[in-house]
Amino acid sequence: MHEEARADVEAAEDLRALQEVRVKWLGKKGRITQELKGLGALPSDERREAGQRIHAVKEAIEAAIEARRATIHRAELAARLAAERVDVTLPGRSGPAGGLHLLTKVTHHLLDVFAGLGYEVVTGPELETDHYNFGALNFPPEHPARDEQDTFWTRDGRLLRTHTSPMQVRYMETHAPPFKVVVPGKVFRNEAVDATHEAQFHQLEALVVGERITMADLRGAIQEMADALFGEGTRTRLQPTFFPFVEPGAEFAIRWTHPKTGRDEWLELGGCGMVHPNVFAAAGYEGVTGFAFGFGIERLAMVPYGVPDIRWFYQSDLRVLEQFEGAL
Ligand code: FA5
Repeated sequence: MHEEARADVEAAEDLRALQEVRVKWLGKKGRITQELKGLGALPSDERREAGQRIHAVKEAIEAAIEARRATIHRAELAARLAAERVDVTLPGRSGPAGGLHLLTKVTHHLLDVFAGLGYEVVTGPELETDHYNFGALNFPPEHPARDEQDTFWTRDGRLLRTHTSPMQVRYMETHAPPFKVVVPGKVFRNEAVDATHEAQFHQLEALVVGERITMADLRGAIQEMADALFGEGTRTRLQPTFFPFVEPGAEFAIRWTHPKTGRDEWLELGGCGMVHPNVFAAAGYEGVTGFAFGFGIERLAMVPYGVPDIRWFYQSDLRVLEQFEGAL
């Protein structure tokens, strides 16, 4: 191949320069084209050989240009890729992570504790009948105990349940003893809302039925719960009180140490007692005994976690909620 042509091709840095080289050598007025045109002037015996030589040079130049074009193209592509490079290993910008609400965490923790004690977890409807919420639980129609649990009624005579106790009779109607169940859930009352009373809150109910279940078993169950929640040897206390659906009935409290003041205090949790014979009768049970207890989950969460106002649980204020991200 023509040495000068080779040097021209090699010197071309981009596709434009390469095109100029093509025009210079192979274009209409190019050097090779001129040489081909000049063939006619040669004596016929030289023409053939010279023609073959010029064509060979032409093909060599074309091949060199093609090779150079591919090289330039690859280099340009590599430069473009380098310029447009995206580092996919850079960490992305993340939004704030969500988390479980303190009440959800406390509920999960409680259910873990009771599952560990052999209780089955069951749930019931929030929209209840008067029968399950009151009647079957031995609240006579005009009894003043109903006033303590005033609630919201639908036009067809149903109500938003005031406690988780309606599940007692519902469960007994469809299951045979012996059994141990816990019922977590939302309950509603027509309350004058203040720092310790909400119109909607949560309870956890426990019901244990079998042969010869006694008050000592109830005492033991509350003690086991207290040990699991607040540590082995936590003190518990029962004080007599009245609920229509238990006899005898009591309020129960757990002794715990306030993390800020370091002082021991009684934490009043809820109600408990031996299941009333009229409740067993409403469920069609005979010859068994049992105990039940129920308490407010907000109440349990408020004091140990230092939430001074029950309304804070429901305001969705991140400044409050974020404080409990590490809890439990
Ligand atoms: C009852 O609801 C009974 N069903 C408990 C029970 C179950 C007794 C089984 C015997 C056997 P009481 O109305 O006291 O009882 O409510 C229980 C707990 O719910 C209270 O101790 C308190 O922790 C919580 N509680 C009651 N009213 C509210 C309210 N307005 N806001 C927040 N928590 C409340």
